[in-house]
Amino acid sequence: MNTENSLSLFSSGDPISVLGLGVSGVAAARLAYAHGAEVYASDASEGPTQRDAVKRLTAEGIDAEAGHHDVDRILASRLVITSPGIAPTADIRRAIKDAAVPIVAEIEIAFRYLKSHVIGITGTNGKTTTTALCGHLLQRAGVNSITAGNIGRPLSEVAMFENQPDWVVVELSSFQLADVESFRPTIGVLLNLATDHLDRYPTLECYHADKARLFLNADEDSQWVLNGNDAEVLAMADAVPGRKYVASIAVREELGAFVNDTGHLVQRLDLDTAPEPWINVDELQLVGEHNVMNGLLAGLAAALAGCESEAVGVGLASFDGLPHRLQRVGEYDRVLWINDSKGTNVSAAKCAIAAFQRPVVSVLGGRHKGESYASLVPVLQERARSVITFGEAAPQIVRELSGVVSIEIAHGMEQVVELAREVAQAGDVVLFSPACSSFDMFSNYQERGHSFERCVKSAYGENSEYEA
Ligand code: UMA
Repeated sequence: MNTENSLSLFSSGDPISVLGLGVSGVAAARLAYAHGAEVYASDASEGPTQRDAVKRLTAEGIDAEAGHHDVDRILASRLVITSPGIAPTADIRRAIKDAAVPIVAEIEIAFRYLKSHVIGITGTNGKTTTTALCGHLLQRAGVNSITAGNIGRPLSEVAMFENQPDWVVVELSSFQLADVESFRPTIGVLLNLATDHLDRYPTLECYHADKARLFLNADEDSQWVLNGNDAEVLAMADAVPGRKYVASIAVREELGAFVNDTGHLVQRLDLDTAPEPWINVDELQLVGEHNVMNGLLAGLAAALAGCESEAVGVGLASFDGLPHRLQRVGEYDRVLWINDSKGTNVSAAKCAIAAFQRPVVSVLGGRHKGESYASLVPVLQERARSVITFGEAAPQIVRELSGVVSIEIAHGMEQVVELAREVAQAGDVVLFSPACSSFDMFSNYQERGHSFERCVKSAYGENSEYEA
């Protein structure tokens, strides 16, 4: 159990404000209240989610309001806890900064009250899959553990448990890391560094600087699991104290996990002993080289948390992935349809296209996030039969990719499927990995993925689990 985090952020009776009434705001408000703070929680919006949150918090004795931030009250607080979705440029954040009121992330307050050890996982792509996989490995090995953070369950909720697990595997977004102070994972995992979220950050460097906060409180006892095939990851961790383990698709004479000459995933936690095998790459149910890397990284973290190598192998072979991440919708007329709606940036779409050995009909579009699509050109030239584009980003995608690959614009999801069906040939994959966010047409990537699945199934006369 972790006993190092107990430095208190506030005293009993202190006024504390919580910004945002999504799941993290609600959990943080409850945690602060449970530890004696006088809590005021507010949300600038007043939709059903926020109204429901106000009702629930008020019933518990917590002062909450939706549709308005009481700025004077917030600025009179001893501390402000912020939700990850509130951008640094939001008016309320600027006012708090100008008034020099301390502001921390929901993850920070959770960490102060957490007794569990933390495996903290960040990176641009593959965070949720790697977090879920690592959680699965621990569970299969019988380790008392849970997953939390960006994957869905706020860490503050875990910090409220009467019986906290021995380990929490926490998915950390850059938004969550931005306002941490004392957060220090027992084991930290950095998956990769690519471009994303340029709609929130002024530059790529600013985005990566928030990722680097994973290492903020590193010391000699820290353990780091790093993608050894990503030069930016290694450069970021270079001067960081602690013991480093690298994951690599080829064997290295270092501590870490590798794919050996016979295609086996192996771990080496001690340079004086022979590498210990997990499983063969062929036994992984996840598709694509990037998922082999995710498997190496998750396996390493689990092994460092105490899982035996045999248990890691069994867990890796039995993990069949998450919804909306290279998820099979079905195979019709020998065309495979894949839902990768979580592919919300260009590098994720690039990995997804590269994951298939067969010709790809690539579906791209949604809300543009500030990133050029030009880096898709080589993989599209190599793998794509055609691109179908849709949503707000369609005109820009056409501008950047026409001449590279045949490209058509679809209006709405039904037409996406109709056009893809027309161009796909037997043996192809239709890959819905849009490289954009979903917010132009949907509330989230899950809703977008369900819509894709529904339209595919309906085009082939099948019922979908997600009927409109
Ligand atoms: N708001 C204000 N004032 C403002 C601006 C916004 O009150 O000036 C309000 C909004 O109306 C909203 C709230 O603040 O109600 C912000 O909530 P939130 O977006 O932080 O949502 P939560 O429900 O707390 O969910 C968050 C994460 N959301 C984001 O980072 C955007 C969830 O990640 C995470 O699962 C959850 O905490 C639990 O830790 C989602 C996500 O999209 C899946 N993450 C991004 C990604 O994966 O790319 C980073």
